[in-house]
Order: sequence, then structure tokens, then C-alpha cells
Amino acid sequence: MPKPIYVLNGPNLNLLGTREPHIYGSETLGEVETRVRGRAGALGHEVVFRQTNHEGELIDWVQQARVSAAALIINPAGYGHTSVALHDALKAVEVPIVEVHLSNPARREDFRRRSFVSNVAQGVIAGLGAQGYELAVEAAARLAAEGEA
Ligand code: CA2
Repeated sequence: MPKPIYVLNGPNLNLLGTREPHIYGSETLGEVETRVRGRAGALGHEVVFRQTNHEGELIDWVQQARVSAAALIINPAGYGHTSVALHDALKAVEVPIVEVHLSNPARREDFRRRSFVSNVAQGVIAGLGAQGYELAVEAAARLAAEGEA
């Protein structure tokens, strides 16, 4: 049985579709999950899709992905700008990591320019809204397949 692609979402992303649609789009996280499952299914991958508002829980799931995932897609949300602990957990992951952001942090406030995730990810997709998650699935599936070769 092939391992699933893990898609982990950080704090406040459960609020997607309820506020700030001009920044994050109008789709809910449930709708993003449907997109992800559709794209991954077409590529022959199962998906584990989760969201948490708790740093420790996010780190537990990253550690789980280390052993159980074919690849890891993560939108760390605010923790991407603050968490050394998340950086350390991701550094221990040997499967491909793709960081995704709905908005483009580089175009926003200065405090969003620092990332503790980008330098431990294979690639970063930002500013393309919910479509970015589908592009991340495509990239993760390719990187996972290359790793198996
Ligand atoms: O653009 C992204 O995906 C972010 O990761 C979203 C984070 C933000 O801190 C990052 O800089 C960029 C914020 C997630 C909060 O999402 C909300 C969505 C709707 C309403 C309120 C918050």
C-alpha cells in the first residue's frame, strides 16, 4: 500500500472563507480539502488532511509524517514565521516537503518575510490561493516518485 501525502494546516486556517477573502480567498478549508483529494486521487495518492491551532499537535503530526507519509505539504500559517520547534521537526523529515501559502507573504507585512520553514522545504508555493494546494500536490507526487526511483 503506497504511503499517503500528508497535508498539514496551521493555526486559524479553520477560519478560511469566513473573513479576509481579499487576502485568503472565499473557499473554506473543507473546499480546499476537496480540491486536494481530487488532485491527489487523480495521481493515485491517498491524503491525510489536517488542521490544528496548537503548535505541539502540529509538531506531533510532522513527526508522524516522517514515518508514515510519501511527502508532506504544509501551510504552517503563523507558526511559519515564529516556530524554531516546527523548523527542527521538519528538519528531521526525510520525505519531500512542500510549503504552501494562500497569500504571498513577501508582499505583506515585514514580520511575514521571516520563514522557519522555507529553508527546510524542497519548494514553496505562495500567492496563488487555493490552487496553490493543487500545485503542491502535483509537486509532492512528483518528488515522492523521484525519491522512489
Ligand atoms: O497565506 C497563507 O496561507 C498564510 O500562511 C496564512 C496565515 C498567515 O499568518 C501567513 O502569513 C500566510 C494566516 C492564516 C489565518 O487564516 C485566516 C483565514 C480567514 C480568516 C482569518 C484568518
